[in-house]
Amino acid sequence: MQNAQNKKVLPFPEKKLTDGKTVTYHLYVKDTLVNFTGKVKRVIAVNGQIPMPTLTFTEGDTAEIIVHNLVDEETSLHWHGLMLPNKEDGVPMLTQMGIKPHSTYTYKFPIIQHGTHWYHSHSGLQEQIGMYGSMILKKRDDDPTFRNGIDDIPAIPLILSEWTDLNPNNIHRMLHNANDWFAIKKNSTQSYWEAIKEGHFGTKVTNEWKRMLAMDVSDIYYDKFLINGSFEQQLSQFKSGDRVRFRISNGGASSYFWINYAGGKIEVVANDGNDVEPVMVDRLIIGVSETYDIVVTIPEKNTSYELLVTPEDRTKSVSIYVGEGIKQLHAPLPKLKYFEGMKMMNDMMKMNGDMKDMGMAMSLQKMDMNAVMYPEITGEKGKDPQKMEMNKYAKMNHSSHGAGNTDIVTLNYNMLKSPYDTSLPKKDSIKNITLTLTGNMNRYVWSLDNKVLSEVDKIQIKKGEILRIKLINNSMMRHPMHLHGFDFRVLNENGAQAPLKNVLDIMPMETDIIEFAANTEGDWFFHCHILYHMMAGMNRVFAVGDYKNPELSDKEKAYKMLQNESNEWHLMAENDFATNGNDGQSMLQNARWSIGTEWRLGYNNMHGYETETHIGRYIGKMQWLMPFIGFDWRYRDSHGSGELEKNLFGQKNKKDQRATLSVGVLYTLPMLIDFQAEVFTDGIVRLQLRREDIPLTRRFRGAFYVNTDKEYMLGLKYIVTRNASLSTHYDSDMGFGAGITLVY
Ligand SMILES: [Cu+2]
Repeated sequence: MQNAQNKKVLPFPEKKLTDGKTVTYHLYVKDTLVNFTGKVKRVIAVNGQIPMPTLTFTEGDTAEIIVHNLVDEETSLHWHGLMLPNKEDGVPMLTQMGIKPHSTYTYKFPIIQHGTHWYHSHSGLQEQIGMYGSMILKKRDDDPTFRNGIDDIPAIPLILSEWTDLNPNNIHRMLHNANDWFAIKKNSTQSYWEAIKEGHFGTKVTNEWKRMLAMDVSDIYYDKFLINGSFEQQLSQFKSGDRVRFRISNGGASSYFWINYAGGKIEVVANDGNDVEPVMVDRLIIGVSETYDIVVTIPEKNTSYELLVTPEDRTKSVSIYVGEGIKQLHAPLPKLKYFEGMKMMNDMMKMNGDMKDMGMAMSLQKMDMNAVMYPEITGEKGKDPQKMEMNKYAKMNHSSHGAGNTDIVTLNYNMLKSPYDTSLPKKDSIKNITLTLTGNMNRYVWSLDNKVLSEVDKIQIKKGEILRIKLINNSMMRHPMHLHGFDFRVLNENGAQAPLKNVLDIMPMETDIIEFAANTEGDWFFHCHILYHMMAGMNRVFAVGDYKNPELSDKEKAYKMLQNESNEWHLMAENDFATNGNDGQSMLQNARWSIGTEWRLGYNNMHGYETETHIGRYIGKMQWLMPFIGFDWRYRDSHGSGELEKNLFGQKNKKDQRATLSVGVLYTLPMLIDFQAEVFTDGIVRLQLRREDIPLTRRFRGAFYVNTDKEYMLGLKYIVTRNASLSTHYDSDMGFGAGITLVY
């Protein structure tokens, strides 16, 4: 990490921010109905619109934003990327209490920076249903950092987002229950049949041997993607030769977006509200909650050029046409090669669920999973830094799988360079922290150092201390980590000119280092900005100094509430209404605990009735092990014959009438088979192997169990809708049955 250049790097010029004015906005937060897909759905709109109105200020102004909460739930607004007093930061239970229903709340703070930012609700899942908007902080005309040709050309704010007809609470619940409906909708199930067809049977087996579920680049299926709340827009006010600046914010709850332009190169001029030295690229990806300022030109007359915005999973896209006349399209991004990605993931993951630690060899977005999964990119060798890294990686692993070469220049964090010296003052006291990004897909638990927020205290920082954080992504997904209240330096090859950011997208296996001076007192949130990861507990609080927040009468109690919010209980239930009986289960789970009941209810006393209840706690990062205590109850009238049944160990099993307690463990074996060992208070021991939801085809799932009570079951189901499947099974107790399985 040394400065590659010898030329003198300029310090940030002094700013004069006197005689600014107070700029006031009134925001009316109100329940509204929309129809994006043919179905009428509830959203929360502000001043009658989605996204929320663009707020514009000039550096040196004082912002006064009056929020009128007209909905029946609490709300809040967070000013993303802004440096402000802690009590104005808008995080309920951390910097203020939620704004009560039908009340008014005023945020007031000085604007001491410029750049493209955005704002959103920080309450529950409100951000997913409309509460996001652009926030543009303009430079003063006399700003010494003013750039001609960049800061004086027309600038259009674009806020990118996604739309789902599902209630986000339902999405959250489905993610925690490993419901694969989204994969079916996206055609990314990665089933055995699809693996065989693509010659990747071995890849699939290895993947399941390593206990991985099919992995996608994103978790959720969305019905629509939006730019400024619409599907398509034409900017016909621009003519050939014009340069247009787009101030792009990713206001999506969980989607990364690719930006491509049909009219040539894209000039990147700022990131997360901070100027960078202009860099020409062919494409860039915008992480969740990042902002980028780009400049494009219109090459020809009577032509409008597509600015193509494609979510990382490439299920759909949304466009803006720049200019007037015949539409010049950009080629749509081809579909992902999921099994190539799976093969890559197999190589990256160790048998214990850890990602291979590559140290600093993998950092700054140089190793992009997408690059492996792109079928379209082939060309001159070694032009794209990402691809070069990929090749390096492939060599290290003595394998190569389609990491082709390319001429296409993709932006990465090494290409971001501040125009000024961003180095921090030399200090004796630098606090070094390492945080490992952890989590598992199977239970959708996301954490730092394998702890969710409810398991940790705030991280205490002295005011003025320099905090240097090493982030290691040991999870299978990329995470856009966002820091409130500060810009941090991302240490890259630009030395003193390391870029300033407030979101760091970090890919699996990467290690990155960020640093900042903790000069503002208060409790500052640091979290993954994928909304559902944040709600699952992937966050921390940096407590800088000993801040007395006038908005919080009891900080400890408020923090407890925040901790509880990121460790919610989720309910799932399913029942198979079959010809030979009812089979079902329901589970209530949080990050660590599970309370589950299963039942098998025959239609007569001969078939009998049986329930098993387990209360257990998941152990370890991958949560493959769950010790539990249980309660079993069964009743069957088999005219006495059941009393004679023996299990594999020769133990007599009172099968007809039994009510016992038990202790046991559940352990996920390779191939995702659940091994369960249980000892009952009547001395009976039972071992069982079970797997449900074996992905045979896109919609067919297989299931089986077998145990030492000589019971077994084979099942097959066909998933019809999000909530319903057709199912059939053969069960040693109840025989053959067919029916409908309903899932909640
Ligand atoms: Cu995340």
